[in-house]
Amino acid sequence: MSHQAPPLDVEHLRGDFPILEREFDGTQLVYLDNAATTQTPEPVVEAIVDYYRRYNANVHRGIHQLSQEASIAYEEAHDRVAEFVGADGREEIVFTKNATEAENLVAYAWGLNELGPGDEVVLTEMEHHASLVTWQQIAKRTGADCRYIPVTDEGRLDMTAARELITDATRMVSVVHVSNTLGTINPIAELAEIAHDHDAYIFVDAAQSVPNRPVDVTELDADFLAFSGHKMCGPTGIGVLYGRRHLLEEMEPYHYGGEMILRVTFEDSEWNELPWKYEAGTPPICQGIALAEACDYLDDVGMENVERHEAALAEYAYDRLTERGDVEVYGPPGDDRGGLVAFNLEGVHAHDLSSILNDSAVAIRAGDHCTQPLHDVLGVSASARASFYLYNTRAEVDRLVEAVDDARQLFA
Ligand code: 7TS
Repeated sequence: MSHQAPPLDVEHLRGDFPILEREFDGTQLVYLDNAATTQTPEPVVEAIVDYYRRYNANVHRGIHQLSQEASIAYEEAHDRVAEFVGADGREEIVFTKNATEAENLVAYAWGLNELGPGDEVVLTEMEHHASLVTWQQIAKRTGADCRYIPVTDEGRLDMTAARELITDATRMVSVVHVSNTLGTINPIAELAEIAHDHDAYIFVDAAQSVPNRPVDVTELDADFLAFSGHKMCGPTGIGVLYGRRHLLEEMEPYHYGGEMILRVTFEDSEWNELPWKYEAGTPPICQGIALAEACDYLDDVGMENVERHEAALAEYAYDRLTERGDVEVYGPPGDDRGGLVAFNLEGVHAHDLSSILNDSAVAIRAGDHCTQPLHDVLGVSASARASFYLYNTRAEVDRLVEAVDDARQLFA
């Protein structure tokens, strides 16, 4: 008997996303820019509206009823997100503005205080600018060095090089879980083991994995992990930093101000308990509550189902695009990647391609996808990228391929 769950009922799910019904000049939208931002299902929209209609108030500041309701919902949202990624309670979950801010939080709060000359931060050639630029600049300010694990021709991490690069000088290994350009799924638990063998910490950029597959911080053995709400059916304006409790307890705050203190005198201040110590000022209240609703939505669909659905679409897209002969798809083979394909059509700039696809109501992203150094390694300045989510269909991949064929005709 097979334990394989039935395929997603995509047609049913699409009903939760009215935006997908939009038409441009009579042609229905095909939204394939999900690695940038996913669409928002009705239950999440309703959670937002419900918050503003019924209990909008600042948190932790008033003993009036609305403030209490908002505070409880906001705090419980941390519990819900902790559960979603297997963290050990709300103390390990800090709400930030986005994944980028979560990266900066650790780089400033930990890196700026801990790094110095002789220390090394090991990254990969496929890092998003969110981690690459952040660690690069903190390294400059502290006198530490950044080293980069190379990417093989097949678009995977060179693990032999990784073992050589991660040494006792390494203090932090910062790795993207799933590459937003190559689709590569990196061996995080293996890298965590190497890092920990050298008493280094591992920071996992999970912006392209938490939304798309089951992620458990304990299984990965991550010390820190970051992701964004707007890539997982949630709103913009909220990201998450997971950190091991003892590390978050030991670290200095990132931002100072209200909310993050227990007691203040003219001379000194005492920090609030976790996670509020890292949430200075009025936090993203509505966004946090809506993100918890997005976790509910995704768990109802089932993260294993999301993962399998996306993988099937990515493989189909990979096969259909590569069979063209003049389309180069970057990254590992079609049956071993996250739900996205970045590619170039010979002789057509990615921006032109994207613009022609837009004429067919097919929304993709073109550019460097915030991975300029990786594009240098690939030897191209830009690529086109189609990225899938739980509501996309094979028919939409067909629309993508047809639009690419149209572009070829136009430029022939
Ligand atoms: N890390 C990865 C791997 C990402 O793909 C992104 C966003 C980020 C970090 C930053 O997330 P943010 O929410 O803080 O902006 N990536 C993309 C993308 O591929 N296209 O648009 C945004």
